[in-house]
This record gives sequence, structure tokens and C-alpha cells, in this order.
Amino acid sequence: MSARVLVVDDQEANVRLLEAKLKAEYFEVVTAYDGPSAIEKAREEQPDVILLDVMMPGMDGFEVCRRLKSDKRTRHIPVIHVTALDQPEDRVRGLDSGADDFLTKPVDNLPLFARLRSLLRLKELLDELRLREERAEERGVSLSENLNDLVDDARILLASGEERVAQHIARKLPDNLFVDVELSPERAVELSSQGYDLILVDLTAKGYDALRICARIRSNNETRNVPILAIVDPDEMSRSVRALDLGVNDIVNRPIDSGELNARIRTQLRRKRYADTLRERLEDSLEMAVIDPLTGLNNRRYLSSRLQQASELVASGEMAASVVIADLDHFKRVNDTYGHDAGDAVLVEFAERVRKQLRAIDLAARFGGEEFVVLMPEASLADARIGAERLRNAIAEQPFRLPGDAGVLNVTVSIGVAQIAPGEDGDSVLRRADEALYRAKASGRNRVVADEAAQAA
Ligand code: GH3
Ligand code: MG
Repeated sequence: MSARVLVVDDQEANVRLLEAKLKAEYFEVVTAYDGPSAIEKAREEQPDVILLDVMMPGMDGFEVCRRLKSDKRTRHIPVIHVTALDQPEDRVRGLDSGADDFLTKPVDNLPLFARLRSLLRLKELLDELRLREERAEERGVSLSENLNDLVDDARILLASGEERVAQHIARKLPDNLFVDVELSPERAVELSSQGYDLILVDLTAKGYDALRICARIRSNNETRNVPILAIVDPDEMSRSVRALDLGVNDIVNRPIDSGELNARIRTQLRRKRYADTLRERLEDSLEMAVIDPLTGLNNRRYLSSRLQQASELVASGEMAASVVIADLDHFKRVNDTYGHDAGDAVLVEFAERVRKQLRAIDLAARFGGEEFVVLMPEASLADARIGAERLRNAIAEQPFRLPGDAGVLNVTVSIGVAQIAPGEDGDSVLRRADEALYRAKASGRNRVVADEAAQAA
């Protein structure tokens, strides 16, 4: 995994040392020697991760981190504090300033690269989500968010092999979290998909394959994004490294300092929430790409792709399929007489009635302003004509209610129908249906006309 690392330290020797280690592993290295220039470099160079010294004259590492994390341009970059301090209070202070992790000096290679890999994996995921979010924002979708909101009421699963240890760990957790303890590894894996916000795995129990639990949680699609925090013995460095490589998000050493444990949990929960928010927005924007916002029906683009698939199935002889184009009659008059909002309300009600008339496999789309297309798989021309007639009737038989006190209005629709001929593409069948629609309009509206020309055998 190659990436760009910003190394910040006021001691040139320390910078050089880290730089050499990182370059030996093919990382690209950018350097800074004080707080303000670190912030500037972070903005300009957009490193993938920052190794930040804590004790620096002028602006210390805590302050630098706080500033990086409160700036939209840099807050997504993981920060690892590199510190000679190794009192629990300092760790907590570091994590509270927004740091993602910390390492103590002198920095050992094994934990350094394990932490880097783990953070870079996470960043890769977040970058991908952020990129899509930016695209969504360009299209005008945005949600405000506060990343620093405290995460109350989080649900935590604590997996440990020993009742006594489990209770000891549970007592170190803050009161505002809901904690379930599970002693059986099998059950822990099963439970992990029940919507927990974080999973704490005790790696210290003997005769209990905790790494296996981590691996299984990570490899399950439902749980691969749930943060895992592992509790380890500090003298089992290689186990920590294995754990991080398996996708565990963070490590807490025994004896557990409750302040540090809480700070690390908060960091993970905050991050998960951030990723969840991005993911939800992404789903919204994916939905937007296929749905017409006014009527909730599919849009033209989605219809086109489904129509293409249908015509391939028709070409290979696997099914018959037809299309129906429906266009509201004299719709312009609705707008002209009652206003655009009334026109919109009619379109919404129209779509509602269309939906009710369809079979589950039919696909209705808003094709243009007041023009709708229904793709009817497994429907011959005769079937589609019956469906279209039912639809025409559902519109004409009952007047539409207008918004406010504007009363009701009789609405009719004209419909053209065509069956997809073997070898025919979507555009061609739509053209034939459209010509049939034109004939329906020309011969008096409020009627269905089917195009018989290319009926499939
Ligand atoms: P015809 O029976 O020949 O189809 O007549 P028409 O008036 O329905 O057809 P025309 O194509 O002349 O006018 C369509 C009107 O639909 C014009 C346009 O202002 C209106 N329209 C298109 N999209 C929307 C929309 O989203 N909301 C509203 N309220 N009106 C729309
Ligand atoms: Mg019309």
C-alpha cells in the first residue's frame, strides 16, 4: 500500500529517521518542522496520513490536531500522534483533540506500519465515499452534520472468553452506552450482525480464538463496517499487529485505562457515524439517479436501461414484452387555468393511479413533462392493450382533486401501445408506440391505439 505521509517534528533528526523508515517501505514523504507549516502542508499536499509530534515549541501537536480536525479541507486526514509522553492522560488528551491514533517514541516498525495500514485502509473507504458525496453536492444534495456530536446510547457488544475479565472491562465503560456481554465465540459472531455500533473483543483470554472472531466479523458483509476495538496485552505485540491486519480498527492495551478506552470508543463511534452518514447520502443520491422526484416513478434514464434489457430478452426469444406511452390530454390547459401547482398535483395523482393499475413486474416511468411510459414484460400486444385500456379508464372514470379549494377536474389520457419485435431496440419500439399515441390524439383523445405493424409471432 503506497501513500503520502506528512511527518511533523521540530527535531530534524526525528524527521529524518521516520522519513528513512517510511521511504524504505515506499511511502512518499512530506515534512514539516512546526505547527503552522504542518497545517499549511496538510492543506496543500493533502497527505493520506499525518505523523504528528506532540511536544513542539509554539503550537503543540494537540493544537495542530484540533485545527486540522476543524478544517473541512483537512479533517478527513488521519492523524497519528507521535509522542514521548506515554501517560494515559496524554493519550486521552491526544484522542480528544481528534487524533486517530498515537505511537510512542522511539517508534517501532511493526506497530508503525500496522497502524498506518489500518488507517490507510479506512481512509481509502472514506475517500471513496467523500468523492461521491462531492458529486452529490454538485447536484444540490447536502445534509448538514456535526461530526463532534457525542455519541450517546451507542450499543456495544463485548466478546470475551472469561466472565471475570468481561465484567472488569464492562466496568471501565461509560454509563451512557448499552453493553451486551457474550462469552461464547460462536454466539458473539452471530450477535455481531444485530446492529451494534461497536464490538469490543478481548484478545487476552487463553484458549479463546478471539482473532478468529475478528476475522469472521470482518469478512461478513453485514458487519464489515462495524468498528472493532481489541483489548490486548502490551507484551503481545505480534497479536496486535495481526489484529490490525485482520481489520480491527483500534487496540487498547491492558491494564485498561478507562479514560483512554472511552476516548478510543468515542473516536470509533464518531468515525462510524461519519461513514454511515456518507453511505446513506450515497444511497439517496443513487436513488435520485433513477427516480423522478415529483411523482416517485422511475425516470427516463432508468427506463431506458430496463427497456434495453427487455429487448435483449425478446431478441433471444425468452419473453414477449410491450411498451405503453401515455400522454395527458390538453394538459397545458390545466396549467393555464389552475396554475402550475395544480398541474403538478394532477401529475402526482396520475402517477398514483398508474401505480395502482400495474402488475408487480411492470415498470412505470415519467418519460417527460406529462408523458409516461410503462414497460410491460411478459405482455403480448393484446395483453398490453388490455392494461392500457384499464389505465385509461382509471384516469377518466373519476375526476382529479385539485389542491386548495379549486375543486375537481376531469382528466383524460391518450395511450399508444407497441410490442417489442425480436431484434428491435428500445428507441424503435418507443417510436412506434409514440406514433400510435399520435393517432390516438388525432382521432379524438381519451383512447388507446395499438401499433400492429411489427407484432411478434
Ligand atoms: P395534448 O392533448 O395534445 O397532449 O395537449 P397538451 O396540452 O397536453 O400538450 P402540450 O405538449 O401542448 O403541453 C404539455 C404541457 O405540459 C406544457 C407544459 O407546461 C406542461 N408540463 C410539462 N411538465 C410539467 C410539470 O412538471 N408540471 C406542470 N405543472 N406542467 C408541466
Ligand atoms: Mg399532453
